Parts: sequence; structure tokens; C-alpha cells
Amino acid sequence: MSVRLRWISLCIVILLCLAGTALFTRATADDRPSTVRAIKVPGEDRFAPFAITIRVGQTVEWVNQDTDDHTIVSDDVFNTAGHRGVSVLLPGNGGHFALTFNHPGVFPYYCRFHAMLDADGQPKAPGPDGGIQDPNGNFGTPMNGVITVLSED
Ligand SMILES: [Cu+2]
Repeated sequence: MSVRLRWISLCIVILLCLAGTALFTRATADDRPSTVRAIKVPGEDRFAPFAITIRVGQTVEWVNQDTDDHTIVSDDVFNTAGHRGVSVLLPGNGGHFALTFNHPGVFPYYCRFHAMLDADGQPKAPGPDGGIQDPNGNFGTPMNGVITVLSED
């Protein structure tokens, strides 16, 4: 084998090793859990899912698939996961908002448009045909949700 042929062979081997490393790295990255979790507002006044559990460093993104506007307001009496004082509008037809949680704790939140109850214990804004209905037909559950943030280990 000539010196030139050896060099070419060596280069091919090195290129194959680099390609293999790139493929392996990509496969490893794809196996990791997603760092973004989605909470949707479907075509009714609720957050879905109502409760999610994430790890520190993960991001939650709310997406409004309803035609109505909604809001995300942190319930700071119980909030231990940071982002105190959050109060944002989530516009209808695709409005979205994201938060990254860097502290373990709980983040209870609600929609200020659809979380007030009237004298009969019914949400004011959704009316008798909106809100979250339980199996007994009671619409008395305001629009709210909770995120539990676990520490990294
Ligand atoms: Cu709402």
C-alpha cells in the first residue's frame, strides 16, 4: 500500500468515527425528556391538564386554543415555586405564554376572568353552560391549575 493510499484510508476511518459520534450524540439527545411541557386551554374555560409535575429547569408553555381570551394569574398565597405576581393575558385563537421554573415548589394559578364565583357558587363569567362541570352537573369549579416543580435529583 502506498503512503498516499494509507493517508486516504486513515482519513476515511477518521470521518466514519466522527459520523458515528454525531449519530450517537443525536440519539442520546432525542432520548431525553422534553424540557417544555404544554398546558392547553381547549374550547372551554379550563386548563388541560389541570395538574402537571415538572423538574427544576423545565419550561411550561400555555397555549390558548379557545376563541375567548383567558389569563394566567399566580395564586401567591400558596405559590412557593417563584414567579410571584404573574398576571398575563392569554389572547384567544393561539395566544401563548411560557415560564421556566428554577425553584422547587408549587405554582397554583387561575384565570381571573373565570375564577370568581357568584352567590350560588357558580363561576360568573362562563355562565350555566361553561366552566368545569362535575358528574353531578355542578359548574362550581373555577378555571385554575397547579404545577408541581420537583428538585433535580
Ligand atoms: Cu379564562
